[in-house]
Amino acid sequence: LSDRYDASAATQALHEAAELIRDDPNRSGSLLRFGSAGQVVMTGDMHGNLKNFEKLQRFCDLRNSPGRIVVLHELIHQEVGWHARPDTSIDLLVRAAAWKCAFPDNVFFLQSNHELAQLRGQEITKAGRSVLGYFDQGVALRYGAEAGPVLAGVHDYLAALPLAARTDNGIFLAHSLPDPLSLDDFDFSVLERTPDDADLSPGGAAYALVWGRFQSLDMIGALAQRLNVDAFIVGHTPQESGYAVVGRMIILASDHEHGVFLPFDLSKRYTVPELERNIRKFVSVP
Ligand SMILES: [Mn+2]
Repeated sequence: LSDRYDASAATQALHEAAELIRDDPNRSGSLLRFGSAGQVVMTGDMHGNLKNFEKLQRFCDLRNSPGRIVVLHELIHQEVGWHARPDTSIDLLVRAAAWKCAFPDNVFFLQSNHELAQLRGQEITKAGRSVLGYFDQGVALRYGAEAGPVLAGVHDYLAALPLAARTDNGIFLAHSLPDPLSLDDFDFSVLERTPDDADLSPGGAAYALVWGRFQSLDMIGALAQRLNVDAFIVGHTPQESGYAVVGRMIILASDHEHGVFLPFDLSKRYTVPELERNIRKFVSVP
């Protein structure tokens, strides 16, 4: 057990991943840019799902696929259910950080509302329970007296996350998109800089991007035009059957047994129906 949950290895992986994320050559401000070669594997929310993560690692086979890029977001805060089993989503975060350290040019992360909430101490309650507290308890369960340095590593990692990614073939990747009411005031320049306190707080652009809900067809169309993209791939809104398509926006969920992911090539342009046909179910991965 002590080998498996080695606090100093976890702490080191989280800080090293944070440094790689901050100094990413693909990054400009809080936006990642991917060129015109290789393949992107976009995921939806993972919320601690190690089984799907391991399938994703097998599918991506990064050791033998140097041209493949995988984009992950919302890794923490797993559903604890009515029986209040511990939230051990720290395990997924540590393993994803280690994956980044092993393949810095292939593994990428985006900011999400749960990760932002954990970073900023903005409470989220589900069924009357504090998800931030449950996460901290899971870290204490795994690392005991050494939970403090691990949580400091988590904080460093969460603070480093970029907000979105854009590919040369016109696809925009983010955890969510602003809701229709906040789009008029949305400060697009947040993508060009490191978000500050105001950006990350309620009312700020980074906050609006990761928390947005109920996007309308009109708003998605207007945003696509504004950003000059053909399609958005996001997570955030739960999808029991794995995914949904709303105009130019595809919503993926990767956190349950009907979860999916979406591989696409960077070298060609896609319509939304073509992207939809590329969606793969985790159950199809051995
Ligand atoms: Mn979310």
